[in-house]
Amino acid sequence: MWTQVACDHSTAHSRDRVLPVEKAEVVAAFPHDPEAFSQGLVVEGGTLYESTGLFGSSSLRIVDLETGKVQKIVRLNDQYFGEGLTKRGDQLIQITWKNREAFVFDAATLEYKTTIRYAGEGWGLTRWGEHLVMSDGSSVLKVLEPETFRVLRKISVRADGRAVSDLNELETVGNEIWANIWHRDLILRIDPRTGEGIGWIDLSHLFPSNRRPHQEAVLNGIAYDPVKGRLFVTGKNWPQLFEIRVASLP
Ligand code: DDQ
Ligand code: CA
Repeated sequence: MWTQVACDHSTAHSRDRVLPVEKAEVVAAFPHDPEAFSQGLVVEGGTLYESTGLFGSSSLRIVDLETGKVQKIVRLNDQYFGEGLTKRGDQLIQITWKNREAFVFDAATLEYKTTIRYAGEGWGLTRWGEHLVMSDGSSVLKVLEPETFRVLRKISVRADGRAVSDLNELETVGNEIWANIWHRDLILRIDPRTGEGIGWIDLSHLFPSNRRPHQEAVLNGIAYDPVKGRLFVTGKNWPQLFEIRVASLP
């Protein structure tokens, strides 16, 4: 399942071993709005919550999983670029790329509730117990207090002996945080207590880059349903959303 490459044992730390790479198995493919520049994905039962980006067409949506039909949508004002999304109780929290504002919505009605300001860029977002974890395109994840976005802790993410930057969309899967990497067809499984990578998941066969509508139509969006044990991924302007299976699911 994994290949060991030559490594200089005089400098490599023992935990800097080459991580295993597992190829995801496609269980099903569902329609996905090709206009959706996907930036955040959450699933609960048969319902998807999706954040989309780009200036002028950012949105928050409730989507029927099976049909891909948009059941409710709110559009962000043109100056906002939607990014990561997470659900916390009956609320959805959506971050923005460089606007430094997170928006809180009622998850059932998509009614706007409030704005939370934060520093730096916003890329991915996931709920981790009582806290949130946010990525900003670097190799460092921030653990946040959900009501204020106060930074409680930073997690430096490493894999195969080096820092992994461009951490993008995030998902909590059991005791791990999974991140897809910008412009790569890979998910990194991260141990959030240490920041160490646990393994890679290869998704390059789902929607090969030569079929994509443009260069920025990259893999982005991981959603895990712990109740049903189902895992979904999609990408920016991808026409399909995939249910996948990997051996490493909890
Ligand atoms: N980020 O989501 C990785 C944070 C930023 C992506 C910005 C991509 C802009 C590309 C616009 C052209 C796509 C049609
Ligand atoms: Ca997600």
